[in-house]
Amino acid sequence: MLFNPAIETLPLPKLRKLQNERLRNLVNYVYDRVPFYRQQFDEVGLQPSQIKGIDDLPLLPFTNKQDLRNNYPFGLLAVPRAEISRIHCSSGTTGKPTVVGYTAGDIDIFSEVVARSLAAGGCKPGMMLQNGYGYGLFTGGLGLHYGAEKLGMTIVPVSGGMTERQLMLLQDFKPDVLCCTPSYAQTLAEELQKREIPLESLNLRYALLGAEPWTETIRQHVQNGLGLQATNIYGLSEIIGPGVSQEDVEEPGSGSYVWEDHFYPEIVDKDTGEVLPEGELGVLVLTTLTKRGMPLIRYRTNDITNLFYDQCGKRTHIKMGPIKGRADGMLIIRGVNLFYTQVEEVLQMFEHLTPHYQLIVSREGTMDEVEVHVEVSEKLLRALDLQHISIVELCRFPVLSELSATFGKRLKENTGLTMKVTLKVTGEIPRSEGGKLNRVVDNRQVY
Ligand code: ADP
Ligand code: K
Repeated sequence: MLFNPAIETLPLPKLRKLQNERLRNLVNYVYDRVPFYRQQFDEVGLQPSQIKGIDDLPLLPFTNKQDLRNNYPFGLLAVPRAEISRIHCSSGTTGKPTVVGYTAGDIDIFSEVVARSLAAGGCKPGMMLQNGYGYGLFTGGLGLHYGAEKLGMTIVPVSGGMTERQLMLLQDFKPDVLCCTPSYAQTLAEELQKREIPLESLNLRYALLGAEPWTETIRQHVQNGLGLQATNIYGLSEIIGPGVSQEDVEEPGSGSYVWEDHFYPEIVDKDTGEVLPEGELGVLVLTTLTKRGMPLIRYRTNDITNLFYDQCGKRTHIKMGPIKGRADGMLIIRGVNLFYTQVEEVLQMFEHLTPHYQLIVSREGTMDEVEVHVEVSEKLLRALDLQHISIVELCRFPVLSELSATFGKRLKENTGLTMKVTLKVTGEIPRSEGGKLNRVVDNRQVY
């Protein structure tokens, strides 16, 4: 089903015309209202009038996550704070989150693109949606919620986690649709099997899964385990939240439609920033053509993918492939964004831990696990007269088990994630031998 057929099938020349108009408005709008953009344009000697349409996009400088951080919390707003009707943050970071502000009009756009996404994923008005995305600062919960309302669905706003309750509601309320992260959908599938709950006691037909990368193997697992058809929903808070692109349930595995009347996509070379031709893999860059609260121009998502037109598709909008990886070392753990530098920041607070560390990421069943390997300083080992001890014995010393527990607690406070801490003796963690050192060992093989 198409939620907005007029726009979703708008002939390409008309779509371009609309995008050109919107981009021209946008550059004037931000130049007048956001000092950051005025300065950025002035620095490269760019007049808003030079931008006639999307063909001129390469003239515009990129923006990135650091620009949001530098302008924390409200420096990039293009309207007075009082005109912002909602604030969200990017998941994970509790240190300095990435803040985004929406006007009432932006919330309408958000609902519109999520409604389109839900419809593309198989949803129809009147169907019941169990929303297992987290409610709160994270865009997932409320984003899906408002979109489902716009489409005319019945929403069960259960939020993330609480597996026992999710399973109960799936059986008692019999929702048609499930939204959550793909790894959580796997958990639900496994728990059903463990409890020998027959699929017939459920009524699930569709799932829209996103917020983290996933594969065809996971799709098969979820589809078989929950008895439904699963599609991919992609998005990021900076641009709007989930609903930047969405797979059509009748065109599985052939990419996701980007709602490009609102979010104009480009693929650029990770190093040179040069725009790459259709089909080639590179960094996805997005421009919000219509948002008014905090518009972003040529935002580097750091997600690696490609763009292509699907001739047999039922929409005219361009498609993007699945996310192949990240250009910036960001990890996504159970849907939560984690930069390994956050671990580094915590490490700096501990006198008796060396700056050497390693993150080992694995997937136990359906749950992502992070193990942090850190070294105890030689000074502390000497003070405790433990220089010659083996690692297995380290944790038997109260001072050390306390150190590891406190470190774990700080990590949790700073990243929102529970990680397993393993103490090592000085010198045990691999050092760079000239080349790039892999601080992160990701054994999940998701990308
Ligand atoms: P979200 O609310 O979607 O988690 P965040 O801003 O916290 O938004 O995280 C956005 C990032 O999550 C994206 O840049 C991308 O790396 C990842 N992501 C979101 N959806 C998907 C998806 N369907 N497939 C792969 N990665 C995704
Ligand atoms: K995410």
